[in-house]
Amino acid sequence: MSDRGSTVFSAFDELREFFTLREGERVASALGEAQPAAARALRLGAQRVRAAQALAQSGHRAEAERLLALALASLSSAREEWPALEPMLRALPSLAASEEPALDEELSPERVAALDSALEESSRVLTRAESASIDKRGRLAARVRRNGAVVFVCTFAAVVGWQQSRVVKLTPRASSTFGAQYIHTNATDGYVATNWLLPDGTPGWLEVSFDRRRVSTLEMTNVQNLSHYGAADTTVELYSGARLVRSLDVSMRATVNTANVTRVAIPVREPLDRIRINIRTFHDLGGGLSEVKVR
Ligand SMILES: [Ca+2]
Repeated sequence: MSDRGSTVFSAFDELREFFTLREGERVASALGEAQPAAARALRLGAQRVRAAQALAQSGHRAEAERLLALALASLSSAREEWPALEPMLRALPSLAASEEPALDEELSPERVAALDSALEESSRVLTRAESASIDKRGRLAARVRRNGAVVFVCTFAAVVGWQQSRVVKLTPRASSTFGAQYIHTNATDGYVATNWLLPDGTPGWLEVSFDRRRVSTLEMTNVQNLSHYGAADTTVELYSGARLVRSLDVSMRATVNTANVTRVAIPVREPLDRIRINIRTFHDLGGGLSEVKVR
């Protein structure tokens, strides 16, 4: 239990350091004039660890082990020379590599597992120590870059979430349908690949009911992937209870097997609870819709 707690804290700690670079700043400050030399030692260690990872991944595990042992030895020397690095490097693993050259096939499974584990841990520690190996200006740039990316992602997610939350839950009805495969509920199922179709050559309507509210937009996606079908001239009727509040004539483009959305701004401020889309004319054989959304 305590191990799990420690791991969670460690992951949180790393995440915090990634964005704030606070520990790196403190270590760099403690290093003082030695910071450039210590930074070089850190970068050199990171370079060797990455090279050792590349060797291991391509099957050259014996050479990877030798290089990782060299990297860890030089980092150990750096810790002794600059004690300020200790907080960042104390989690570096140890690796008991043999002095004698070895063939890849001579490495035991236990030794390979120890190598993989040491590579992973070394990489993790050095990633965290990276913030101490860059100068003040570089840290500021990294902070702006990393936090800016998060702000962008969060803003994007918030906008998408807000858009989704504005979609009103609809209950559909229709004057008629072509058949079970093209039933009216296909127009509100959230998939543009499914269509509601009227019988061939027949005008008709689709109506969506919802909890009484003010709405701003009606989105109608025309029939998809059926080139001989699609709504053309429509009359959109806005209702509050039994009362027709406003009707709007809306023409829809022919479908060409691509998403074909017609957005209608709702020009009334009062709450509505029902919208009926009358399909008066259609493209080629018959009318229909693939999706209706109300926001
Ligand atoms: Ca659909």
